[in-house]
Amino acid sequence: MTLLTVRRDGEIAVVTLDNPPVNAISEAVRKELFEMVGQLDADPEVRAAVLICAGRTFLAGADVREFGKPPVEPHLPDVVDRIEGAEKPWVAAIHGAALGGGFEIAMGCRFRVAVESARVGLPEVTLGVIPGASGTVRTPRLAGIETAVDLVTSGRPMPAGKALKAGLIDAAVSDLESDAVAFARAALNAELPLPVSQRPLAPMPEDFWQDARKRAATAGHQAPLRALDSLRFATEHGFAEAMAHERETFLDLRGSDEAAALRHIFFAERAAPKPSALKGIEPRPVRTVGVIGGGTMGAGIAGACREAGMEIILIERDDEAVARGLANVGKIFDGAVKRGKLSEEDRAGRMAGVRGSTDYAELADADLVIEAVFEEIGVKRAVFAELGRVCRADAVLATNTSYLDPRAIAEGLPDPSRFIGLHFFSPAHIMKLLEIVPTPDTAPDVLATGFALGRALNKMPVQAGICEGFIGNRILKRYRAEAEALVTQGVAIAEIDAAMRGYGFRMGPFEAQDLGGLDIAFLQREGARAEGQDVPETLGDILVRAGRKGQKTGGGWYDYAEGDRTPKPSASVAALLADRVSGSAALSGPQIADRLVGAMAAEGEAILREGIAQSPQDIDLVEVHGYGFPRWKGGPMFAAGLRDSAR
Ligand code: T1G
Repeated sequence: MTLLTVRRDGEIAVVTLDNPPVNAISEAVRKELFEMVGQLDADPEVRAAVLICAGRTFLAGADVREFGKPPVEPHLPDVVDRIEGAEKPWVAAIHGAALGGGFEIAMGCRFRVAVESARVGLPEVTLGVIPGASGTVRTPRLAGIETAVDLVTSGRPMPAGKALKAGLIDAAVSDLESDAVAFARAALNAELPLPVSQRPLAPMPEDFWQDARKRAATAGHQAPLRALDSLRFATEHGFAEAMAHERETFLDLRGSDEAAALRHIFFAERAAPKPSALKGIEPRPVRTVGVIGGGTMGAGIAGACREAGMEIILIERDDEAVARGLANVGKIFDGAVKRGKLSEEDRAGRMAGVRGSTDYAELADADLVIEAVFEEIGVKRAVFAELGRVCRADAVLATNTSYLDPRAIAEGLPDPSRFIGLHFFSPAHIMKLLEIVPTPDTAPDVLATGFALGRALNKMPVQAGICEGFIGNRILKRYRAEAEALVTQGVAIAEIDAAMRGYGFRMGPFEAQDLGGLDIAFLQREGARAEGQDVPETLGDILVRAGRKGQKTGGGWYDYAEGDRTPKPSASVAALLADRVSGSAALSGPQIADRLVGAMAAEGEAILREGIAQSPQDIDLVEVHGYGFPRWKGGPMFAAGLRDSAR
């Protein structure tokens, strides 16, 4: 099958690549492109070429699926050099996204034109590698070292308008193919610019690299720092030497655990929103969403749905609470205005689509209603009794419970097949994770509606079965229990937190609890004990009973000085827990991390055995998108798999 087709427009050859879904640069694409250069160079009637792609995007980079295999010729750097060295100039015509190897190929072309909506970028570091086909060598020659450092070490794509100003593209066009052909034709009548590889590049002062290193280090994993080294090398060595250095670094990282972990997450993130089990099941349309409860969670859910273009009806118990709820939603959009993400006008438009009321009858025509009220079964049941009375028979009814059994909440609801759990994470307009919790009665198209909502809100939807804490909070409970077990074996609280920060978490388990409050989990345990469940006393319980609920009480696992959030090891905590601590286990940071990640994976195994999660990938996505697990470790299941295979 030929992936490249050529159409002649006078002396211009229009080369179209069609390799769905995203024109990834596979071995076949490299081969055909390499040969095409020779073919067009040999054609006396052709004076220039335009490279354009069919489908929704320009070349989206090297085919990541080939990363696990040995590289095959022609290698991508050779294809880029081949295009750059062609006798006839090539113009890259960009739409969608020119990413990674796709942008490197574009830099091999003499010119780059793009439609306004296009983006260009070098996201390789997000896959744990660095550009491997001149991204760290040609980009600084094309647009300067500052732009190159930003593009390569952040991995963030740049919109066409900004790329034009930065010199990454030569023109923004409207009618891509015909404008690109016109651009190529015009270029033939002018002096051609130097090929990018021959453009000058000067060394930079030490402090430039120091600053850049500080910024790149915040990513927490090695690829951005290795990319920076390669960029610096390119400013201090010739082109060929720099290309060899870049390639060596790329191949080294390609085989790394971090790259394997980031690929694992890359493909898991693409599979999760469209579960194969729901293939062909049409979700119900959702245009109007009712949200019950205008507190932090309710307002966040309303904000997220409104941001996705849905009309919102926010229900609260009285007018004062309605006003507070609307104000909470308003604050979300105020934040976006402050961050320059939204204009005042857009903000007004957002709020125009959010209506507040105390009257459930307003929900008579809602497509979906999400309940986000106090976590108490009686309160929730009363809400659904009302919803069962006022909502359309085909409306989807959802609970945002994080700990109660959705089956118990749905009890007595007429037609429970339209009921589902949609567990958002706080703040709901920011956190990506969405646990979708069907009951045995939930209809397949209602489940499909949950996933469709997840995609519409740009969330990471993951299906979870019913158990205490579903997937995420269940593993969190195990993680904390294991951390407490280490404390009882004499490992210092601060050492455990330092170990998990060293592993890649932004916070360790104890400092995170102090921030969120120890009393949340304490009240849950007390609730279970009140129901007669045998819930052992935890170290956290001892602290809460002593009035230590975390930062909000000036002390939890750590002490905090007035107005200062810096955790300080606490003698009071040591005294309170003294009789629960025996021994003085001496564990290194990596050993502590291994122990805690191992416990998370063990709980994950149990979750899989019980069918609470559909796959280990789903568990890893829950941890990465909901609990701060470092992406470049791949999640507890991936990390444990790696560990076991290394043993
Ligand atoms: N390789 C292989 N498959 C890819 C792919 C890639 N680069 N990009 C996407 N896919 C698949 C994806 O798995 C999914 O498959 C389908 O395409 C649609 O993707 C030498 C080394 C381009 C912005 O990092 O950011 O070049 O699930 O759902 O939302 O220097 O895909 O349907 O079976 O994401 O429209 C650098 C990665 C590679 C870009 C489109 N490139 N891709 O987003 O679709 S490294 C990237 C994306 C490199 C060189 C180096 C996005 C997109 P399936 P999708 P989308």
